[in-house]
Amino acid sequence: GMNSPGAATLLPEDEAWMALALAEAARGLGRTAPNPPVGCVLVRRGEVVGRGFHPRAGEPHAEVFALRGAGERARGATAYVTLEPCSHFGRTPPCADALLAAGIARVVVAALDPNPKVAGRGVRRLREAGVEVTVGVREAEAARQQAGFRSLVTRGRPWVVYKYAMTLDGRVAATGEGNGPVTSAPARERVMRWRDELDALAVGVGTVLADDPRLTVRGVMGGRDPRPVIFDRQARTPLSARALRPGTVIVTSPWADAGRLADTGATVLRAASLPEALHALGDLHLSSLLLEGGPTLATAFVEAGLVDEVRALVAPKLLGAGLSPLCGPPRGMADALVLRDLHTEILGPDLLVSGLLNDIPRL
Ligand code: AOF
Ligand code: ZN
Repeated sequence: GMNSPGAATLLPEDEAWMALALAEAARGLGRTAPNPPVGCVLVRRGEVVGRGFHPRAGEPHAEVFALRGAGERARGATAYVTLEPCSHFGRTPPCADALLAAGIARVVVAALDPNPKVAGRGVRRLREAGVEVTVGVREAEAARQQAGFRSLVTRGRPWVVYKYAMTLDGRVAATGEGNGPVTSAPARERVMRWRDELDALAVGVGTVLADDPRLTVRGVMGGRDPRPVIFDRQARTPLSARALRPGTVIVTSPWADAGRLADTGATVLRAASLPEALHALGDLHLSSLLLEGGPTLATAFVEAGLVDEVRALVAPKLLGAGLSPLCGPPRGMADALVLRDLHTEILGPDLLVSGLLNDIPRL
């Protein structure tokens, strides 16, 4: 009940302050791996007295920046944190201790930390010290924002998002003369934001050979390029490929002759299977992977159960013929893969439909 020790007291304003903490956390998206993006807002008597986010691994955690900003005003305040405050000595000392030392009276947490070094101990430490702790405010949003970290820390591999843009009749590319973009500017801007927010951007070598994409971010203020990953079993990537630069990852089979690619500064990963490849990408601290095609590679991922999330952009156009986003083996309607936790949005003339195929790892 509400009066039992550690009961989750929920105040009407909690959701709104947590939304602000999630917005803070978002500023670190794509920059924090292998750490999570985390945001923290300190509120005293209805007023924000401190805010912070985790900018990158090795730097202080969100709570520390928020406490620094608040100074003495942190005493008696409520801390809204998107992830359970840590309890361990890592690259930085425990945030639970920092919150206690600053005299924080109440802590509201969106989601528990699945890192085995924390895993509920941060919350327990705070409660044992007499701080009131509420867990689970905007939990689903937080888990989605932290999906990369959650995947990396529990599965050792990145969270995989298959993104595609198709016409209303399900074509991702024309087979006739001329092949411009499927969607309009607002949808394409959203894709650029995703590229900025995810750690890696993957395509198959077929796409490299056909389109020679740059795999960069354009038009995002303060944007940074994701790590390009080319799935190229037989090491066919041309040395002139625009996506080939120092840092680019090329995933080949263990038997491919990839010596040619080594001089480009690219990282060649040899993997015998897709799961093995994903674990190797996890070892490179890539926590999230935006898979942008083509259909052959995406189908291999889907059939192996390795697509965790789908983001489909649908343009109100008909082509009548062309490539599909997937080219898998035939399936009965009863065996269709059904997206969960659906999110839909209108972007200019286009429609965004996104949802999950796999569960986000929770504690
Ligand atoms: C928090 N607040 O802002 C973050 C947390 O190596 P360290 O010291 O940076 O610790 C990394 C771990 O701390 C990371 O795996 C995750 O469990 C937690 N991240 N915790 O209280 C933060 N970024
Ligand atoms: Zn911490």
